[in-house]
Amino acid sequence: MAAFIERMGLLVLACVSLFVSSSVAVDRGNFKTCDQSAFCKRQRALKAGQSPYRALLDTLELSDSRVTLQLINDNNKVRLLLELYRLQGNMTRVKINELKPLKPRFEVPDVLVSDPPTEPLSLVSQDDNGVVLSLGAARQQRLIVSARPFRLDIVEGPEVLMSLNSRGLLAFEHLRLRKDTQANPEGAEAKENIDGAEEPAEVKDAADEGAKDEEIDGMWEETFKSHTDTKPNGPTSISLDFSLPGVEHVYGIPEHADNLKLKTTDGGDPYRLYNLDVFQYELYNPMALYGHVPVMLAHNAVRTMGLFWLNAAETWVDISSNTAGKTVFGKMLDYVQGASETPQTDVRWISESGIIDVFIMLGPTPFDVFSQYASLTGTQSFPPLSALAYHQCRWNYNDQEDVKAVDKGFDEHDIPYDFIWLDIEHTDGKRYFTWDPHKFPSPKEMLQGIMDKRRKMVAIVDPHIKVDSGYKIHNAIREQNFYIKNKDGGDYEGWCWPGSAGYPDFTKLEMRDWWASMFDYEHYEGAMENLYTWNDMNEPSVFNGPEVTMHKDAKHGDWEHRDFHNLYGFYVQMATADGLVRRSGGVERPFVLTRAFFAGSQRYGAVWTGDNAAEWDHLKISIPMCLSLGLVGISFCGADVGGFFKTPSTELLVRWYQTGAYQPFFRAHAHLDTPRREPWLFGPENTALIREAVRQRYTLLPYWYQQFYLAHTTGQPVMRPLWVEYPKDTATFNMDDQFLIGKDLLVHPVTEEGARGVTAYLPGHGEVWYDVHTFQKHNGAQSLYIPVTMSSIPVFQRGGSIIPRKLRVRRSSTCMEGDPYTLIVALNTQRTAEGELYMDDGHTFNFNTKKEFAHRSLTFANNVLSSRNLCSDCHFSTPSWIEKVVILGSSNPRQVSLKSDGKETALEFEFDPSVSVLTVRKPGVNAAADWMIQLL
Ligand code: NBV
Repeated sequence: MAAFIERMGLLVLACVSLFVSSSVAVDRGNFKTCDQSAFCKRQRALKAGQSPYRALLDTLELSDSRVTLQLINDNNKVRLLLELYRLQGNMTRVKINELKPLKPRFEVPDVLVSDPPTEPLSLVSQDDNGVVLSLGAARQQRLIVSARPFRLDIVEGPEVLMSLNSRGLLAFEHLRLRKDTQANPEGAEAKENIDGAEEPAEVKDAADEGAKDEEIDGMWEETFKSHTDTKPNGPTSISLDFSLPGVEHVYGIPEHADNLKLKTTDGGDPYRLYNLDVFQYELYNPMALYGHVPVMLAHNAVRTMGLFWLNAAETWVDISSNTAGKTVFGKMLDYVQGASETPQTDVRWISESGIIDVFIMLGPTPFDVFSQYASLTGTQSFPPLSALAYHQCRWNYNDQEDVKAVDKGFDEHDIPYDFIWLDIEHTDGKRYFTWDPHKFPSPKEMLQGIMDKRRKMVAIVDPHIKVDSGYKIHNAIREQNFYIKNKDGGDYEGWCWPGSAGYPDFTKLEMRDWWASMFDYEHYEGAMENLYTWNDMNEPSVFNGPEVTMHKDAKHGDWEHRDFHNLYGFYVQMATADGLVRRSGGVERPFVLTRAFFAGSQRYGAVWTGDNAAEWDHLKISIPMCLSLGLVGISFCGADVGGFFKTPSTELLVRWYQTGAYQPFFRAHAHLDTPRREPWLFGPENTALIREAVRQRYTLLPYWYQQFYLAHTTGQPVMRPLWVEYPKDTATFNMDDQFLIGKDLLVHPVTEEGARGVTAYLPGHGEVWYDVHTFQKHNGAQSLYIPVTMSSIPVFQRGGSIIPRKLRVRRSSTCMEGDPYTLIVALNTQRTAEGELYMDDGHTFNFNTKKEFAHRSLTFANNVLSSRNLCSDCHFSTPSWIEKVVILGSSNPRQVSLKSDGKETALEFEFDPSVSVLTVRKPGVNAAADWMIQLL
């Protein structure tokens, strides 16, 4: 049997390989369209403007922080319970559930960091038409509940910010008994359509023929390809529409391989949010990918808002706009012609099960929305500094010798790297937590060799567990009854890399605890403290399952997989990260990469955009894909550098390194069947170009680290679209071929084949930007044509900023720990600048638990650059000192002096009048000390 399974595994691999050599294209037939997803089809068939829901105003109950009100569906008399909360920080929560469900409906656990703190709500007025509630006097915000049809408007002063159910698309499929069951012999409800209205004649006829109506609607059973989803609970879907007056730009709801600005979905499929292993995904479409975050941002020049739809079931989002297709050269046609219809975007969320639980984040600035969302789901975990450096991966490094040779190759070619990765072939027959005894006979020796170079390794641990009575992980899971169950109560088994596999039920706390304990050194044989983890295939991927994933009627205790689906990967990463923390006694920060994710996944590590391809368009799409993730809290994002499938041209590979060097998670990766691509295999010229790109990353690590500290403490994205920093500049609203890192670095990577130049937009009236390589100064608020060669990476530093760098690049980031800093001070037109410098040990939680860090504020004003402490109770000593200060846009001083420790010393300096750059040499002060440098 085992041999048979092995053979099948090889067969799968062979099929995969065949695919790889042919052209890259998703097999769309494997994945559902909305029309093929019964609940989506039913919901989408509803017409706007016919809401059967009415608010029963006499049921209104108001406590200090909560308003409840019943809604009735006038067609079927089913009542819903509406709960309204005002949350601290300018948010409103709207929950809608059945008033008396036959049994509890699923509410998503573990995603919110706590019960969101509320603020008082008060009643302003009430009459037969509705209720007006005050959301606090400060902003003059009100919540208007209209009774017939039910509708909610959130209003600030005279302005409607958002309306719910204004198109009447609230639809709630109440739990019901199947008509052919004893308990409901009349079968009255089976003839209803989604909102309880009479079925159209054709459907009724079908119903009369027997139980066929149920097949037509897919309410109690649904078949896709060869898979039948038995639906013991029948139809359970929910939907609600939101109107956004004045909004033309919406963003978010990753992960889709599409532009940053979301498109309207009229006439096509809605954006789908259902975690799936999509083999060879296509670009520029709304198909679901590996992970999803049900958060959307709405933006215009005066306000940014967010919607967080807390539901982990299969979800579809429709977007329509009254201005879609009416623009000419970016301008509204109506405006051009003088007619003025207020632009409006309408969105509609549809989920298969659960309840409506939506958080409305009212901004008003983009950064307010980031902190509002962070207060709900937490912030980006603070990674070890080395995880921000360069990662070398491929499926697979063959054996220990190979690992050694690659490691040596980096030294020989003077290219730094921090992590080398091992894919599934390192295991003993795809049994995770084990090592292939022939290829990796002495993992500790290998890890020690890497550690001696102050480098690290990542090994993959997937959540499909080989069904094999000789495999102790499987036995332990089975014994503890930790596997997900199939609909009949047995352990769910699916086909994946190891052959037949079980899937641990990560939704159970005890299971996650046990999983975490498997990372202890006594359990994970061969592991050492420089071994970190990669969770792949955690959508979960099931080769022989419907849409390559788990059957929705599989069971997690009393709940169906249907309810939990989009949360599975989130839990896998959570438990794995916990394991890495626990093995170090709670001291070390973990690093875990995941492919599947959900809202809140930012708390557990990094994500990547899965199996992309070595094509120019895939390089381009890496920008909007990571930008979208950053907007919804997941900053630590990257795409496989070089492209996973296919073989990049040398030009594409170099350009990808140059782009990846400026994206948060920087890892080269390649498919098993592609030729080797270590950076030195493309001739000395290209090796030099790649070396330079990687070295640029290393010089900027202090800035990256500081941005991640900021993301961790505030929820701000690290990689940002321009509109976030320039929210009034409409020219930035559609941009996704360039981006900011923090607020001070603008990157416009070269993503076109054979490019001779790029046109970058430098934002900000009255601002200036400096080319980081030539120090040339450019004015803001202009599009700038930049000629490029193969060595160009167009990057600009904002005038008014100070960026710390470490210019002595070594083997790995850890080797650069105590190295000195160079400060790049870029002056604005007022001749001022500011920045920060954050330092800690780079890998433990001591920055948090013991306040062992230094956080310096750097300012330049009145010809004085000074460093001052930003935190009152932190302490950290570092051997690092300031070795150079480069002032861009400077004048030529007569003298430069340093004041530190009560002493004043004259400093050497050099002025380059051609670019107005002043270089101050060897201030020599400790990086954590107070000091001032004065230009006289
Ligand atoms: O584990 C093998 C690969 C991995 O290299 C890749 O990064 C993942 O996204 N994995 C998918 C499974 C096979 C893909 C064809």
